[in-house]
Amino acid sequence: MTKVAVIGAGPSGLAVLRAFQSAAAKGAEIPEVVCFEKQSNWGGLWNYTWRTGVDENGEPVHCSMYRYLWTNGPKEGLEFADYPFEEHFGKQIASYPPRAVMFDYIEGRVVKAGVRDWIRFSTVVRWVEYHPETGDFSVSVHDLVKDSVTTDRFDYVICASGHFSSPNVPEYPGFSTFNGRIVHAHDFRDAREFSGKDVLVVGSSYSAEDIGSQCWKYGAKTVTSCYRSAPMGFKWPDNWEEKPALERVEGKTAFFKDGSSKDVDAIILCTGYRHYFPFLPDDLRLKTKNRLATADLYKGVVFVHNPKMFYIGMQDQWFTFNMFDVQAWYVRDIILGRIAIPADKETLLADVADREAREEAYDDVKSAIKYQGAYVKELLADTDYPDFDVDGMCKAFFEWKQHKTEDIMAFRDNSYKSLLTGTMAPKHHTPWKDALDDTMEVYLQN
Ligand code: FAD
Ligand code: NA7
Repeated sequence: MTKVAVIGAGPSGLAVLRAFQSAAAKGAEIPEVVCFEKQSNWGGLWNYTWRTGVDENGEPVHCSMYRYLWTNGPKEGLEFADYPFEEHFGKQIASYPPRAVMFDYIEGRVVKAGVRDWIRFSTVVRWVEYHPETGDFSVSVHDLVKDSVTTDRFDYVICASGHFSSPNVPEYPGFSTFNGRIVHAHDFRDAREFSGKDVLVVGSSYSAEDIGSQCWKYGAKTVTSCYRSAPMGFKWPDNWEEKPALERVEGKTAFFKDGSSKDVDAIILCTGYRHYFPFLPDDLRLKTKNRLATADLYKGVVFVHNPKMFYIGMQDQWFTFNMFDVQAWYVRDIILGRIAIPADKETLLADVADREAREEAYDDVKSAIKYQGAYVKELLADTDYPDFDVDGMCKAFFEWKQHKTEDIMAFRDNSYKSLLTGTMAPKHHTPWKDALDDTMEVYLQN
């Protein structure tokens, strides 16, 4: 029997399981699918832990999410086309759910699909090798509960291990003698730690914006953010100042490129993540920047150097869950023999080059969103994943961008219409900035 290994049970890996299960439910014969997940539960980054550093097994903690995280884009842009929010919660809910609500939603679909026993939890993939003579892979895994390492053969490997977990940590002069706390976004957990403090946030992308906003919401005295390339440029509250690049620190004082300085208690490095696959040899390992057109992936999923190796969710992300889904359905259909991939490597490489060139041809956000929307539509057209209004989602993202420009501390108070069910989300009962208790029970009180 054909065997498929899936690495990771976050939203991308779970999309693969759901894709195969839905084919089986329609009567298809499917291969044996085994998913390896190093954590003791599914959900990937959405499986929150207070832990930082290493976990209970001595493995690097995967979670980069934090206690009071709410989605940073409207949920109407990420809805699973086969499992609307209304189906899960029995009613429509507000548009920017906190992490715990999202976890519940992610879990709901796969509980319904009944795929939990396809997953080997607390089992970390240690090494994968391809054997050209037999045309299959050996996958070595460490069962952390039994403390035993085993190796098994698979015909296909699907890597869905995420790429926002291994932090990119720059060092600036003076860090080793800074009289305060230095932490990367990956290890940031509870904003209350910084209440009453002067906080410096390094970076100008999503983590910088949201972690700075968290600190502000939970009572930081001041927030200073600094950018290397371009400012975020929002209308910040009075106690938030945006400065150019950090140059060095001395004692508690941070010095910036424009000659200005600021005394700070903590430095939070929101400097992004690296694609990191310590379990893959050179000939199988994806080496790419965090971009929309990933290197070396035909159709964004097939590894051009070995087309039996697939990657899901490796792109930088406007679209998330439903994009992982169309990718998973697409890969499933290749494995099921429903979609053929070109036999010559030249054609695979040309596909990648074309995607890169099209991405490089623009430098504005609207085009980036449309580009990824077009990619989602491209894969969607070739599978039986339920059709959904991708252009409508792009429009929702444009509106979301506009709301952020209008008021960065209030954009989460807006509501959107579901593009699956047509129902308008209710306005949340409490403005985001005042909603300090964001447990699921309180959030769902609409
Ligand atoms: P992950 O969620 O990272 O899951 C990968 C899984 O692989 C993990 O469970 C991990 O334990 C497992 N794994 C890794 N290595 C191994 C191994 N060697 N062996 C076995 N298992 C392994 N997206 C949104 O749509 N909305 C948001 O609001 C949002 N906010 C975000 C906030 C933060 C701080 C971050 C970092 C990301 C956010 N994202 C958001 C994007 C996020 O990438 C996706 O939502 C989603 O979690 C990606 O799913 P994934 O399955 O590809 O990766
Ligand atoms: P991103 O989006 O990859 O952004 C990384 C940021 O870090 C970006 O502003 C970079 O600036 C900055 N950066 C990187 N290296 C440095 C150094 N050495 N010095 C200063 N600044 C640096 O990562 P995020 O964590 O914000 O977002 C990742 C995901 O998490 C995303 O999907 C969100 O939804 C949540 P640059 O522009 O390159 O100059």
